[in-house]
Amino acid sequence: MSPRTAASPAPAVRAASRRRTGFAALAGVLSAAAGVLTGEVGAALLSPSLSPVSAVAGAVVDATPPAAKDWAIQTFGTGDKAFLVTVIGLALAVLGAAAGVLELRRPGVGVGLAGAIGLVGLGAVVTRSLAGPGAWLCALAAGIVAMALLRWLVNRLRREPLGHVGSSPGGFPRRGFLRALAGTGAAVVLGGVVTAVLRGAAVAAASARDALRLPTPADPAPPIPESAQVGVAGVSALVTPAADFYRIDTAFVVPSVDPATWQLRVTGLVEEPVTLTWSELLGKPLVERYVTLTCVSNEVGGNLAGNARWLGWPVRELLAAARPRPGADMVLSRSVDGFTAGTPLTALTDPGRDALLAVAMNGEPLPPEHGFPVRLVVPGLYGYVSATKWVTELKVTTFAADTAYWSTRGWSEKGPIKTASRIDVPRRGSGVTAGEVTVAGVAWAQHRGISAVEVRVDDGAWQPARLGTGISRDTWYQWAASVRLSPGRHRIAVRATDGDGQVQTAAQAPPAPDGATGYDIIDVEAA
Ligand SMILES: Nc1nc2c(c(=O)[nH]1)N[C@H]1C(S)=C(S)[C@@H](COP(=O)(O)O)O[C@H]1N2
Ligand SMILES: [Mo]
Repeated sequence: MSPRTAASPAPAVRAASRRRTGFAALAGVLSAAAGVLTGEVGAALLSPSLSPVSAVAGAVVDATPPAAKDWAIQTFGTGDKAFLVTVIGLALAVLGAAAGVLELRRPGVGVGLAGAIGLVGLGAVVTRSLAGPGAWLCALAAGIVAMALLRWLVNRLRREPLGHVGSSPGGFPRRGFLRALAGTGAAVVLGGVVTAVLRGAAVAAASARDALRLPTPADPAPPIPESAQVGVAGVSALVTPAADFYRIDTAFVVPSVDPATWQLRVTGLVEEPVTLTWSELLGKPLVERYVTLTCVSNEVGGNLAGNARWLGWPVRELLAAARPRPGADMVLSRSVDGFTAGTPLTALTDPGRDALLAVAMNGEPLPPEHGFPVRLVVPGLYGYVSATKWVTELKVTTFAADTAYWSTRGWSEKGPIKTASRIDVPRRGSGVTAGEVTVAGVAWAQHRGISAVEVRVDDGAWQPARLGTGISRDTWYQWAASVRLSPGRHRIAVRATDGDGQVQTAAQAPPAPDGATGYDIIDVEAA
């Protein structure tokens, strides 16, 4: 006995309504998938070390109680990551379906749920240590794409009248909606394929990197003497951790280079063109050297400089095998991404200068951002004329015949590093206690070394700082000084003298075209 009343709709209408709910759920799942894939494709290009999904997985792992973690590892072994990603995928599918249905019933609420899920993803990204603007952007884009698609699809669906529609009795949605849904589905499949391919290349390079066992150096870097440290808190570490090392390149997408297919070709003005493979390179007697890299764009007092321990093969050995022809004076090194640097041939062949084809940084394979698998490191020259990352070709040529990437864009064709000194302590604009105040920092003049550092308060006399012994003349040196500050505002300046006895110039110059000069000066308030 179920008499039909006005309040209980006809079975056909109820079936249509159920079907519509199902379609809304499907629209929600597809929107969620499209959002996730947007984030993953973006991350494959912009942020290879951190994608939204990997950020959420990382956050879940961090928040998981140890007992549950142990259980997952015991149950799934090395498949624990795949398990976690599957769980996250299922959760997103369920939430997406819920958002679709909600959006159908109460417009705006489902989109709000999608936004909230997006915010969770963004939150996971910003709390990861690897997060950079690229990763944030991907998470943001993921959320926006999911919300926009959900709104669009469900709006279309809601506009469909229930009941007999078009040629499909029983309330099957109209072609317009179905087409939108199918289009979204196709985009999701395509996005999945693109993600798999891009992440695949990144994963191949990453797993090769993970599996890599670095050869022991034939000629290890000598230990850093205790006397190199000035022992002042806040001064730049003598060796910069890779995670803190400045990164400068033109690569919008961090190149993923699989070492198995990597080759370096020596071409141009040589008697014997040579091709070097990865396994050949690793088989060479490798040397280990500390070298401080500096970017020509570094402003006075700036932080585009870092010191690392590089493991590599001296480029001169490779060039010796290729035998440059007379008349050649430049090596144009080329990266997989098309970047080029023009380095004076003599800087690479000089037996007294360890220009390296580097494969490792601070005891680890090069991070992808710093040129994995192989980059150039040349002591004494700014990065733009020497430090080609992801290097694949050395063309022996002349400055007259070839022009490197930055030299066609307003920067000088030669780039020897200028003597520089920087105040790290006290921080710029900070307050200090009047009386004896410790001032400290770093100074560099790669390949010439530093022989003295002096500081000056206001218009007083230059006074010598205590200079760390340094690691070598190719690296930066720590220095520290003690100055007397009366209460009030003071300016503290620093200058260095290089190993050749040349005092750093006071003349102010901007970075372009060949490196900034002038003294680093800070203002402090003593109280
Ligand atoms: N392939 C490639 N290599 C490159 C660059 C680049 O844009 N592309 N930039 C150079 C510049 S300008 C500098 S200062 C150094 C920076 O190296 P880092 O990012 O490892 O600190 O890399 C050099 N090598
Ligand atoms: Mo640079």
